Amino acid sequence: MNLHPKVRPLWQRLLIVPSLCLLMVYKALHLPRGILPRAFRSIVTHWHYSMFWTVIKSGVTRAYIDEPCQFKMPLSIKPKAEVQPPHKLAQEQIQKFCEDGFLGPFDVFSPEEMADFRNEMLAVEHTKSKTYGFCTPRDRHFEMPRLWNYMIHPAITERLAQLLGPDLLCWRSQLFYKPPHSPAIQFHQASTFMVEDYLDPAIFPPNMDEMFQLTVWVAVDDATEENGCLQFVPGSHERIRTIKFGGEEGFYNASFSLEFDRDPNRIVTVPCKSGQAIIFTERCIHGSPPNTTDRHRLAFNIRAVPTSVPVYTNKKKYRSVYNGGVYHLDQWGVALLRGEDRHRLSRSVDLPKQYIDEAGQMRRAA
Ligand SMILES: O=C(O)CCC(=O)C(=O)O
Ligand SMILES: [Fe+2]
Repeated sequence: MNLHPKVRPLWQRLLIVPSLCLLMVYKALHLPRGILPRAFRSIVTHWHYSMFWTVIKSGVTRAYIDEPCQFKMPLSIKPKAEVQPPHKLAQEQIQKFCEDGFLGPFDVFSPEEMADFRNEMLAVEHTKSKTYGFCTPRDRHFEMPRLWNYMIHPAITERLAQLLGPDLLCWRSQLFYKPPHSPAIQFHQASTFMVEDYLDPAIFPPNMDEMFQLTVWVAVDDATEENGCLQFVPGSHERIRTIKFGGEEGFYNASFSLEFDRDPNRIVTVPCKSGQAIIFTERCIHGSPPNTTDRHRLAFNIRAVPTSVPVYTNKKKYRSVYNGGVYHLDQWGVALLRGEDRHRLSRSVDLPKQYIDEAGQMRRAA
């Protein structure tokens, strides 16, 4: 079943509605899943009743953007790991992060470091990924030592550790080339990244009420409102919303609009200087306005989970409806950003635990 979120002709909707009704009943009756084709098996296993119901009730015009869940504010706001200054977060910063769903920008890299990296990014923009065999901005840290070097910088990992825990894995990264005069990245949010194919989650948090995944977004170029810096809706990480298919707006190669209160007073624009970073939960509604300038807006991100969260488990490939098609996972693995992986719940790839600091010295990561 192709679950690309788009406006469908009536005949398709007339087929999808009864099929989903049957699958929902199948789930409710706990009938054997092993005999179902893979896509149906995944839907019966992973879709919540609210997901079925939203698509069915709307006649295939609306859906949850991702696996529904709620964020419960932790009772005590304490750092989840002890770290050394200068990367220690104040209690108020952790409190604000939990309330808003994002934190930053803070300084990480010098504009000179980013100028060199910019050239490296532009050099690989149209090249095939060695991991996936086609041109994709995802997971280039497996083949770009400098990118990995930046990802394990303590200004990033030490802050992440206080918000997410001491033992951290990177399960995905992405380079962002926002070309001159390109459209907005539509407001979106994600929980377990079921949003990729609407069939299986990518990550399997033991407790969905907690902060179980964080994104660090690093500006390679100065990011301004004109060239499309990030925007957030503070506090919107408390729950996952629905999308309406179609409309003016685009999200990569899909077209939908997230259903939330678009009051401009609730949207916070966060410009970043080259080398600055923002940490956020992907559950917080965010996006970036169009790039109206004549230059690229380059950035990269890191997606991190605690080692207690399994990623992809035994999956061999996944299909991204937004970005690039089918990703074979035989060369993919989680990579240790910080601490130790005592759980070993996901396939892993060994990458260096050293990074090179601004003075060119080799240092051991935390
Ligand atoms: O770079 C952008 O404009 C969007 C980034 C984003 O959505 C993300 O890092 O999750
Ligand atoms: Fe995002």
